[in-house]
Parts: sequence; C-alpha cells; structure tokens
Amino acid sequence: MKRSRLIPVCSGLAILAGSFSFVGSAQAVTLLSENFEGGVNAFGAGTYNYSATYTMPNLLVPAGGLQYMKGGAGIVNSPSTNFFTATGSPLSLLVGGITGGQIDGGLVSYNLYAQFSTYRVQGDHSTLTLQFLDSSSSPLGSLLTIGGSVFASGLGLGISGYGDPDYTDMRDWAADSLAGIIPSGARSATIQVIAVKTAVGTAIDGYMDNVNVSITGVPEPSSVGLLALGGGLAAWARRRR
Ligand SMILES: [Ca+2]
Ligand SMILES: [Ca+2]
Repeated sequence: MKRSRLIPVCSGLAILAGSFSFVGSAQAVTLLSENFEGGVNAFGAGTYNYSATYTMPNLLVPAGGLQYMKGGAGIVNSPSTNFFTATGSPLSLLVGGITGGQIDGGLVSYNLYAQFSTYRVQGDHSTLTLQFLDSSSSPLGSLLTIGGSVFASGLGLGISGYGDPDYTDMRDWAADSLAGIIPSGARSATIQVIAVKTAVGTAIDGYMDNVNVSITGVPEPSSVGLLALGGGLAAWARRRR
C-alpha cells in the first residue's frame, strides 16, 4: 500500500544539488512516534497486551513489543466511533530548522506510517489521519489517511490454531504508509485516530501500533544558487529555440 510521489522530486533536487549551492542541509524531523509501550501514550488511548491473543503476533519491523492501541468502548450492537487526537495537536511544522519558506517552496515532505490490525472478522478498524493547517489554523488540502476500513478488511486471517483455539479467524498485522509534499502555506498539522466499530459486538477493536509521522526538509537554494539556476535555465531555453 506504499504510495509515494517523492521519487521524481528527490531525483530532481539531487540533480540541482549537484550544480548549485544550498542554504543548510536536509533534515528529517519526527512529529510523532508512539509504540504504546508506556503507561500513557500520545493519543490518551487504552491498550491491549499482545499476550491476550485478541489478534495475531506483530512481527513487523519495528515489532509490536508488549502492547498496542485499542479503539476503546463502543455501544453494544450499534455502530460507534471514537476519536483520539494526538497530544499537542496542532503540532508546529516549523521545527528542527524547517522554515515557512521551505514549505511554501514545496521543499518539505511528510511521511505517515502505522501498523494496523483488528479483532477477528468483526470489521472494526482505525484510521490514522493528518490534516495540515495554515497560519490561521484553517484546514489546508485534503485529509490524509492511512489504515481504515478497506485496509483492515484486507488483512490476513492469521495462523490457524494460534492462541485461543476458538479464534481461528484472528487478523494479521500490516503496515500502511503515505508520503507526499506538504502544501504551500501549511504551518501546523493535527494528527488524529478515528476508531470505528460495526454493529457487531461491544468494543471498538481498531488496533494500531508503531505510529510514526515525520517531515523532511530539503534546503532552500541560496540566492546565488537561484541566480545561477535562473541563468542556467535561460541558457537552456535559448538552446531549445
Ligand atoms: Ca507496541
Ligand atoms: Ca469489536
């Protein structure tokens, strides 16, 4: 499910970096990293122990550890939704030396990553969402999401006979990710989990683990570099004619 638009941008910048000077150096900054191993977590959400065998072992990289996030209590035999907003949201994007100029120049990328599972075949699921906001804290661009209903319904059905012998339809864990360029004008971002239960059962079993949201800035071309770039492009255009 890897969806990335970074490759053409990165290769283009690599070509430029080989020819022109840049201010600063590339930097990757983690906005949020949560493995749900602590007594409290960034979403203020409850956790289950893997040893409870409500789901399959998480052997992904990074591995699941001892605990994962659950979706909380729902309404008995009724569809239910819980929202968990990451502590500190909206989180500033002007961190680790990243500037508004870099963002507005299309030079800062985001990467959204999390691991997902669910309980048996009830259809419960969690979605990790990222919403960029402008300097007035108004939403900018579309809501970015990973996980969710379709992803959860595509999870494998585990190893027959694992854990509780009654649970022959437990779900595997799988990672989903999304990467792209932060929209011009963005200055902060809200990270949220939406946990949804179908009409079946009681608990909202949208399971998540190892959430990681990072942004990576590519240095702005220096003014000298821009002048050289402009001259180079003009010369290139003349040659084309
Ligand atoms: Ca964990
Ligand atoms: Ca459930």
